[in-house]
Amino acid sequence: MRIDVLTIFPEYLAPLELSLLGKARRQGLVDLHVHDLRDWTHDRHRTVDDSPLGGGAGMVMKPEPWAEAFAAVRAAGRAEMGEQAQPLVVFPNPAGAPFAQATAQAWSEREWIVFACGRYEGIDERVYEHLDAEGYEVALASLGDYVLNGGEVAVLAITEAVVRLVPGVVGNAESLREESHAEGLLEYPLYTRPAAWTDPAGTLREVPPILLSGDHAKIAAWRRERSLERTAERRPDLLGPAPTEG
Ligand code: J9T
Repeated sequence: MRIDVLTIFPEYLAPLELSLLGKARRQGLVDLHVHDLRDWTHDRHRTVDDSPLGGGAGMVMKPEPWAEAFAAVRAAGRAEMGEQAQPLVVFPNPAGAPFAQATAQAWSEREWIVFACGRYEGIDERVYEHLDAEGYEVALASLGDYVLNGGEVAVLAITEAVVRLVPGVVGNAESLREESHAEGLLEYPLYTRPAAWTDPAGTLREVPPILLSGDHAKIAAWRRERSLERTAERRPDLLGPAPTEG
């Protein structure tokens, strides 16, 4: 998988070099390219923003650097991957579709993702129109109902969620299938040794005895019940719409 990131704060993406993604890169499974949007400006101050037409607070990102950046990144990617290659362009945005585990799963099967990090109040609307007209596949993705100062932190989160699902990246495929959200349920409670533990307040805390029984079918059934119970308690929305009366 190739990942390009367009940002005015390339150093903000440094954590992508670490741990999981670092391993995926060393294994040749992920090819990451972080770009400074200002490389596609032509004035002395490398200007990427201007005041909103029609008035209002804050600044809006100018269209020209974005259009040049997308053209250059698409050409560079196609030069490596072939002229048929089509990136998915992702704009992290609180007005986007909620990013969820199913999104991460679908995107982990993509050949190429280009993340575009907006800053300031937003990006000139004509950038989206232009990308549409040029045949780019574009997605807006939201991490939740809150606002960030820019898309960079969202790209860190989305990239980690996606890359760990790329086949071969996490050694243990079983742990991916069993984990929270894999089946649309929250994870069951986990325990390790000691099976009987006296906490610092002097209370004896024992693990549920069934986990020591060696009966794998019973353990699986118990875990499923706990997952359902937890999901109903903490995230009832994941179980579907509440039943209505009558
Ligand atoms: C600038 O981007 C955001 O504020 C953002 C991006 C993705 N999800 C959010 N909830 C906010």
